[in-house]
Amino acid sequence: MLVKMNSIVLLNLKETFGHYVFHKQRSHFMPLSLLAMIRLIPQNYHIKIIDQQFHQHWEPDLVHELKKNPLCVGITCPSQLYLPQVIHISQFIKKYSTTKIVVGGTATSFVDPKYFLDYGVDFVVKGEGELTFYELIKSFEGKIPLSKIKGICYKTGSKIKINPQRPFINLEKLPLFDYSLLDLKAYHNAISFETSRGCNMKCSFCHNLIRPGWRGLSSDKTVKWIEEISEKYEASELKIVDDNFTSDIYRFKRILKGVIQKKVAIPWWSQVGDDLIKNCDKEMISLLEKSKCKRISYGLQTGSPRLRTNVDRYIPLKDVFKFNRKLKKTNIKIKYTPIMCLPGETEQDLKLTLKTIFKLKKENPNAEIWFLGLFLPLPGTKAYSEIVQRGYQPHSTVKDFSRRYKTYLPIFSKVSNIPEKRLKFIYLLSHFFWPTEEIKLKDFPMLLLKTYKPIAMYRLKKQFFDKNMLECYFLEKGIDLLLKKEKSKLNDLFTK
Ligand code: B12
Ligand code: SF4
Repeated sequence: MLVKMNSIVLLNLKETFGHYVFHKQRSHFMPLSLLAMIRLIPQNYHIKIIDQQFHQHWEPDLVHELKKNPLCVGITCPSQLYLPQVIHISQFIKKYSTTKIVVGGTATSFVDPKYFLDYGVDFVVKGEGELTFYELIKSFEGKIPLSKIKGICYKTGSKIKINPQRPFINLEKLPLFDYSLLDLKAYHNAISFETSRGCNMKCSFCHNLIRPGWRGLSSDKTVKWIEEISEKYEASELKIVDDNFTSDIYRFKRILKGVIQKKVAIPWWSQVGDDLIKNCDKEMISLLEKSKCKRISYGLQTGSPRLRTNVDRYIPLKDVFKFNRKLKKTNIKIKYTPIMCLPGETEQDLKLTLKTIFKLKKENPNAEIWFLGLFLPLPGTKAYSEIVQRGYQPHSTVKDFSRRYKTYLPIFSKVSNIPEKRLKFIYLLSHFFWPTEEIKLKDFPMLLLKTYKPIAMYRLKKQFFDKNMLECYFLEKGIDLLLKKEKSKLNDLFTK
């Protein structure tokens, strides 16, 4: 057996939830979380990234890597919806190897570590991973005691040890991501990139509420890195994954001006915030266009003024409409991300959201909606306290956890006054907002789904959700069919 003590295996999981059926038609996101958290690991370590998105048969690849006796396997878990997959894969790894399993990602700040540590994971990393992972590796080599590493949870005997929180890292001091660890062609050379962390807004349900504060790279460094990416990696597109690229609007403008002046603009996409809406004058539109902005994504959240105030979004909808009309005159697509099942949402609120969506689309053909996102209850946020007051009970076993997430139960229960069956139907229908012209009709269920689109749109526009029993059943089955392979493995876990 080949023994290479300094190798590390990293896993990126495939998205297997709801709208994934349409997502898989697009170019996949590269696992930037993994590229980010290994940035401080010295070059002499051999790092292998397995991205499940492209590995239909990831099991043999993983077993092959495990035979090389790596120092550890790192898995990224971006939301709690991935928990069953993390458990499934950890148990798979344990069958073949005694290597340590480390899990990090946004979800670890919200999921009780016992859900990971009781099911095969050895270390849970909370918060930013760069320094923590570096120190963990040193600890696996016997150079640092575990008790000294901030931001980790692990078991000593049957007890779970939670070390103190790690303070925020200085982003400016980190090196650029090493994209050469990935086969860029697999991602169509669409490079994911990060210029900041956090957000200057405070939506009541957001993950940023538990560690508030926005931090960004300086505009000079951002431009320098974009220049490097453009030269080194032949990027076709830059996916800027910041929670809110425009939190500091002056920095944002400096970055756009910088890439234009240096002639290094790459078609880009990012999530933007209210500051862009408030500052979208002629100069800004020109900067967006000249810097090759392709698409921006904006957290609409809800179209109900009452509910917007309730979730702490105070910019008036009329300003959003005005901004939307300004973009009509450009080639920039704007993707709105509405959410359903926010705490206290009534049928009237949801109808207002649908009305807003159709109005935005009517006033600007460049406006896109992909689907209605579902409110995710995140412990520690204001919205979470609100649903607990309404009678929501957190899950207590992994089976309960998986079952609820699989059937959307935590989201549909106790949050709104709309009957669950109707909510589910509206949620399924909303998947048809997805711009289906981009869908390649490779398989039969996809063709059926596309054929159903006009009916879905009619129902959503007219807000006609009655007499839906059969449709709801077939929609769910259609989506399940497309997800069959991924889900069949996970179903074992749900029934255990
Ligand atoms: C790209 C993206 C996606 C992509 C791909 C996910 C992926 N694998 O990256 C897609 C489109 C699939 C996606 C889907 C969803 N997403 Co998303 N997504 C993002 C986004 C925009 C960027 C992720 C990223 O690359 N971040 C940059 C990296 C550097 O940050 P990071 O992931 O936090 O990584 C750091 C640490 O967490 C840690 N770390 C991460 N992984 C690991 C692993 C190890 C081993 C270690 C040691 C450390 C570590 O170290 C890193 C460096 O410090 C984030 C927003 C954001 N800015 O993070 C939302 C975000 C993660 N998504 C979110 C949500 C809600 C979703 C959806 C549920 C949306 C929906 N309603 O359907 C779905 C989930 C579907 C599912 N099956 O679970 C939320 C998560 C909130 C939460 N706690 O649950 C976020 C934070 C957006 C937000 N503001 O609300 N998403
Ligand atoms: S705009 Fe998005 S990232 Fe910012 S606080 Fe709201 S949900 Fe969070």
